[in-house]
Amino acid sequence: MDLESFSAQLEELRSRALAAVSKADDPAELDDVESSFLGRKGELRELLGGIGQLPGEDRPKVGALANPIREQLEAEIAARRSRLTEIALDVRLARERSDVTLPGRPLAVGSLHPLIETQREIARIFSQFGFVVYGSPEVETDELNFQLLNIPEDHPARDLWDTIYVDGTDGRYLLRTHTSPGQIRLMRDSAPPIRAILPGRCYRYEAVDASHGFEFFQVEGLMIDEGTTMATLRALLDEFARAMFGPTTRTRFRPGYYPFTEPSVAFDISCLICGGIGCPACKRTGWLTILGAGMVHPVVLRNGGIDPEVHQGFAFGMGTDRIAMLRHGIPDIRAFLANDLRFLERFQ
Ligand code: 2NL
Repeated sequence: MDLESFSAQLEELRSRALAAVSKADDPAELDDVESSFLGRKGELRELLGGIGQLPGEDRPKVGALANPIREQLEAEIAARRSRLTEIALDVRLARERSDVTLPGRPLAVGSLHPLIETQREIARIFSQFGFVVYGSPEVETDELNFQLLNIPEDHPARDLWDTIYVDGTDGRYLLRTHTSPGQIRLMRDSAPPIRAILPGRCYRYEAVDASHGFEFFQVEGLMIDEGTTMATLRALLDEFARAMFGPTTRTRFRPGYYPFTEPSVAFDISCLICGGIGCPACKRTGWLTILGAGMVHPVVLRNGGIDPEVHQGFAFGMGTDRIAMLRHGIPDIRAFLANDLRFLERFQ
């Protein structure tokens, strides 16, 4: 072995290494190339290990031959490594390119359910007259739902409400048939003057049809003070009707019956469809009944802890479903809870 052939072998190694470096097209492959040529067990080390076979005076010259090759390879590897990083970034940028000038994707925005929207509108109107909103349970006792409202057990008045009872409670617990038990709770929890409305879900054992659900919504109202009369009630309901159905709405009281009010009335508005002339919507009467009301029965006041000799007041109750049907011209109460998006999206 002489210096010339040693040099030739170094040159051969250089050209193979350079070819391998430029062929490497991912960082792991480049690492392999680096360690196979320049590593501790790499080809360059191995070649230099044969230095002993050279004549003594040639040995110092080996470094001058090998070092520039090592330096060149190290530089080429570093350059290739940064190029590979650049390429990887370019690929990623191309793949993840987004066109910021594209129009945005529309967000699916929900809206209030028509029953809740109606409930809120009723609450908004009554809040203008100082009424607060009071909430109470949907599962009630027979006592609060009936007995304390002047509807004794086994009394024929019970027939007005077909009731859903809670299994295994021996008739003690039921699903409230109206929000009225909340009014007893409110009277017992507070003291006159009282002005509150009670919105919420109620349940009855109904034969379901276009105007009856077994599950429906009600808003009841209660006002108790000194000297609160039917005139106060009439004025309040007139204002409510005009705010809810328009300023030209006419109203009337008709005699009615509820066990918890005395006297009791039905409250009608002039027909929204025909304006009072008479049409199929109002059964040719010109009037639509929108709620029932009356002066709270003295027995019910006493059950609520209120002395009827000092305080009097009225209560009223309306079917939220019916009000919403009138406002929006919805012909079938079953539409509200059918969860049909084609129906619900009309109220966006
Ligand atoms: C209707 C009629 C009404 C009441 C509800 C009531 C509650 C208490 C005392 C007195 Cl605690 N009255 N509520 C009074 C009259 C009528 O509802 O047809 N609602 C859909």
